[in-house]
Amino acid sequence: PDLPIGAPTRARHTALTRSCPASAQSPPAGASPWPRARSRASPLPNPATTGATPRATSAREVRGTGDELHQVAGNADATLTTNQGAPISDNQNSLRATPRGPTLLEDFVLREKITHFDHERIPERIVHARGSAAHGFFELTRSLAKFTTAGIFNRVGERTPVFTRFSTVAGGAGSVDTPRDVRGFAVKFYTQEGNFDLVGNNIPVFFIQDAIKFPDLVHSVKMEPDRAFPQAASAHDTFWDFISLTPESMHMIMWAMSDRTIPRSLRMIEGFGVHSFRLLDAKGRSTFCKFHWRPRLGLQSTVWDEAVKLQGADNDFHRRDLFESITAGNFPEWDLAVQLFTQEEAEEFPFDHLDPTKLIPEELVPLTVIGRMVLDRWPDNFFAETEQVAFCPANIVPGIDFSNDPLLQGRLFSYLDTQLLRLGGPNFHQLPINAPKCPFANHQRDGHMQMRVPKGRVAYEPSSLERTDGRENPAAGFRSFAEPADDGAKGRVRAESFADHYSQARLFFRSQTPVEQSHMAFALVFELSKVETPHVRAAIVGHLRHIDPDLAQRVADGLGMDALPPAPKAAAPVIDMPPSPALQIIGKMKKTLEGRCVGILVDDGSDAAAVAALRGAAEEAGATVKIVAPRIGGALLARGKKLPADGQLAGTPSVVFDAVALVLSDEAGARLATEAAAVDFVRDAYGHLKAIAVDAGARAVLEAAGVEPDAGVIDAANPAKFIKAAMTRQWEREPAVRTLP
Ligand code: HDD
Repeated sequence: PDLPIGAPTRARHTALTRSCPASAQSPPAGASPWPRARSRASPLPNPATTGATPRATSAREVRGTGDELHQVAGNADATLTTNQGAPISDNQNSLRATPRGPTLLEDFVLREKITHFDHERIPERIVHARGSAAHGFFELTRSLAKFTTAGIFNRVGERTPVFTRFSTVAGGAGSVDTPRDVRGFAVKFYTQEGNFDLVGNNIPVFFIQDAIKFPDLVHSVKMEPDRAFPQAASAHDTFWDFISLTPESMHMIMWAMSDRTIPRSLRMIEGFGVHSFRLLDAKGRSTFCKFHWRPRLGLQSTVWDEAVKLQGADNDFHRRDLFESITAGNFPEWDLAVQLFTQEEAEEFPFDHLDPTKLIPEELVPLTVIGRMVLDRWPDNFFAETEQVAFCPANIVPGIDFSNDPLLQGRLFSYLDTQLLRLGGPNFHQLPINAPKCPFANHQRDGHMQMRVPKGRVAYEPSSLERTDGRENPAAGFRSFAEPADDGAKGRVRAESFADHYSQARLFFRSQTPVEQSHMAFALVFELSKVETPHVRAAIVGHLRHIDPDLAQRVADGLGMDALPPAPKAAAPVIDMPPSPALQIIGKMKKTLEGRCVGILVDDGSDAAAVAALRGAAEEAGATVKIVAPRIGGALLARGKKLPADGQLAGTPSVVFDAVALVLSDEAGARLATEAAAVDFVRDAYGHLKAIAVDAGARAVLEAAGVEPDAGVIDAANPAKFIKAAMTRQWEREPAVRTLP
């Protein structure tokens, strides 16, 4: 009620605080309106806990010695306390001088809570800020004992715990999941001999050959510093300017412009350790090794228009997909394969394997599968695990060693350095997600956030006083490969063997199917069309001429250029290598619905039997099925019951599915034919080359969407045919829906 100014103070107080449960304990009639001492002396009940009998001791019981501090699983009975352990009586109201007076500085409960909140964010990663991760295990299926002493690659059948984080590179932590971008693929193996981090990407090569160029590369792709856009996108002037002046990036650019950078799911990407590593046997002999992760679900990507629309439909598309599949028990799985080769073999390659812009074609050095990784547990807490996990390529174990790849050598410094800033000090390895799961001991002491309480007077080694934390172990300790030093002179140089920037770019382009090649040309035209500076566009097309003249011409035409710009001088002759079909995506797609998702659009009056048949067939084929309806409450089916919906039509467009079916009554079909969300549902599924099943009622929506039925548009009465079509994309439809350069 409106209160006149100057109305009795007590009435005003009661009215203004009426909705606040704790204050609603209005003083009894006749008592002082300001029962200050009383309200503070006896804790006011929290509406959420009233009725529960707090076990005041339970919070205290879990405190005490070191490690239990990490055990903070929910304890509904515990009394709320401050971080110092003082029980809290009131978590709804701060301490005030009078009920309507100022808040007191004395309120340590308030100050501690707000201070902690103010410090909740830590600096996000400068690259790979946005990521999603999961726990799992690596199981060795084939021993590498002949090549390495590393325990994880020796004991067949052993399961090593892992924590794997996938990421985009350019965007901030709050950016979207589906930009065109490289995906990070970082695996921390908690081995019995220490943590081994394989910090890779979903692309086997990199943009630059030397780590000293990394800050420039990253500054060029990040949002432009004066205007702070574009976020999470390479389609802008500074990136392409840098690239145009960095010919060594051309091979990686071919990968970046392929559909590899717009994956359908993190469960369907490959991973690569990129660099050559060394495996060392007991005698210290070395074999070079490249690591590859192969998804059991096969590779799969989206098409560009779909990736763009996914950004609107679901910013968290990949994170949600990983979460949903793991929590549903559909654990994603990858094979770990290695390419092994000797120094002598490496010398015969027509490229330098120490150059991280080069891959070793599988046709040259075949892959051997040695194990599998299964991700079977979503983290309990995003911040504590996914955000605080700190990967570092220098985390390596006995039996594995680095190569002289100059990019790797620089990375060995960068990661520890960045973690010191990001995680606030030198003890981040003690965080549960980063700590080794094997014993660890040394004499490093003190520092910010020291969690351990070492005992004794000796914090050094050697010592004759008392034996404390560990001694070196020449027999089992880490050893570096005794590589003979090469007799060149010291200097800031690039090896001549790194000079060929175009041959493998050509190899990659020419190994693709025509569909994939046209997607690459399309991506180049799209990205360069966002570049405002004509000379940058021209410079890129100039480089493309060395890679493939036809590609250069198609991109030039797509950009509306009158003539082909000149090609820059190549530092080394461009050679033709035999195509490597293993580099395709389409060739590596699996004809399966496993791990995929089918959406069925229904409305009141949809035929229950038809819905059940489609659902049954899709689930039988391994897909997840989601029901979409105009209302989330569901639809009342004809000859059936009310079917609850998993998604409301407006918020569940077809981009989130791999294939769709529409089962509609004639009335619903006619109604939805005038509903933009339903028409877009069909039009997008068609444009994104997906299989579509429709019954008679749904044909009205099909017509409204202007969809020409083709081999991928199937009668809903034939679920088996629909499932077969849904196992792949309808590539032959593409020329009907978009003009590709
Ligand atoms: Fe890096 C993070 C992968 C080159 C410096 N990098 C980071 C992550 C991945 C990669 C997957 C995220 C790890 C996570 O999930 O926390 N980086 C690569 C690959 C590269 C590469 C495959 C080339 C083969 N990186 C590279 C270079 C440098 C860095 C050349 C610097 C000289 N990378 C970093 C970093 C990051 C990082 C700044 C940011 C956050 C972090 O390390 O923890 O140190």
